[in-house]
Amino acid sequence: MELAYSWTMEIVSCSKYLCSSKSLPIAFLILTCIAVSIYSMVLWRSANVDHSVNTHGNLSLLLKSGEKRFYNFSHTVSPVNSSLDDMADLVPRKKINRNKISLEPCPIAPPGLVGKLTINVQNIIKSVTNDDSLKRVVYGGRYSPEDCIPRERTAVIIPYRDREDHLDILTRHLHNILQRQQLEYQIFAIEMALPTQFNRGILANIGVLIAKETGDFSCFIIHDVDALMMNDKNLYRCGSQPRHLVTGSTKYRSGNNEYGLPYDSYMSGVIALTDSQYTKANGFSNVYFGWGGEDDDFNIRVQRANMKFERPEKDIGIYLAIPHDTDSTNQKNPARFGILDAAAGRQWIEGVNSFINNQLKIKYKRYALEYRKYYTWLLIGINEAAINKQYEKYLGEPFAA
Ligand code: BGN
Repeated sequence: MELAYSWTMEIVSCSKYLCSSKSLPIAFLILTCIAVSIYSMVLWRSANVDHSVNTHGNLSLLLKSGEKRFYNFSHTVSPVNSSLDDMADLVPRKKINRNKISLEPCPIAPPGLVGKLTINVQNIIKSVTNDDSLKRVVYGGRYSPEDCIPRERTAVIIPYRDREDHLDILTRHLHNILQRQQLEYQIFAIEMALPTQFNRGILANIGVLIAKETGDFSCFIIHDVDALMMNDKNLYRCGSQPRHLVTGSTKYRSGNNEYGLPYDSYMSGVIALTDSQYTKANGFSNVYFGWGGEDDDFNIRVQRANMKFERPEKDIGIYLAIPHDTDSTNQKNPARFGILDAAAGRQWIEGVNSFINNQLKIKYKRYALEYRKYYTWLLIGINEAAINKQYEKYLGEPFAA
């Protein structure tokens, strides 16, 4: 008690001294020093934290110590408009165990599927204004489900040229369906620059490699630009074997069968392979310029790598083929029969490995990469003469069918 009394007296006499006119400048100096110290402490603290709000509305704090803290705002509309209630989430009033807020894997059978689809191409074109699925697409044609962990991260690779109208229809159609299939996905449209003849195989290989650079995909779908899925139960997922997702197309109507295939070993249109399956087959051959043969060659590669294409059930893998005229820069390749005849001897010489560590490495030009609204677009330049020269020993003897 006595001690407290003497301290109080000390403080009072000290204050009296500081307030006397003689020592006023000293008091002012001391107060300034205190204010400056408090201000620099605040600055130091904020310099040790780097904060940012990303497009998903997640606030992350990167402490200078290297520690990173995330605050999930995913339930708010936008961090800019967030209300005080949203901000309250940052204040640890109640202790929240964030690890418990985890998502479940998406169901094996997605619940929103409808089965057989009636496709009206005109409706797909008009859908731009009223289709919610398109609003959910992120630039570059990407999407990931918000309410469950997707079972597949699918890269859809569409080799094409001069078919913007078909690409537009196909990509809108796919966004609608692939979201119902609860996939995480990205669509890549790989266009071949003129004047080279179209080469579907080389574009597929480059597309797979670029997709692998872009994201962590578990499944690669090589997709014709004119093939519209007609049953949304045809899941764009991979399997333990490479998958041919087409059981019938309106392109190959036969008799009273509305959906047909041109021949039994036809494995084209839409195929799904994992990275390891694609690599095991060494991807597509790069030497088919113009129309025909690269798909039959790929089927040979798959078989020679001890794999076998599987198809979905007959009424599931049905496609509507958008009709079109023959492309002037994709004429039937007259050399394809000889090249196909030499397929086996070429399998390990050239393929997807031609872009990695190969003595006969293929060079290509990436003229453009654009994150368009519904797909990632790449324009690729290929030197046909150089490739034919590189592989001339492996192109087989020219002969007609
Ligand atoms: C085949 C083509 C395929 C094409 C289908 C369907 C060849 C190789 C020489 C036998 N194969 O004849 O590439 O997808 O027709 O149209 O031309």
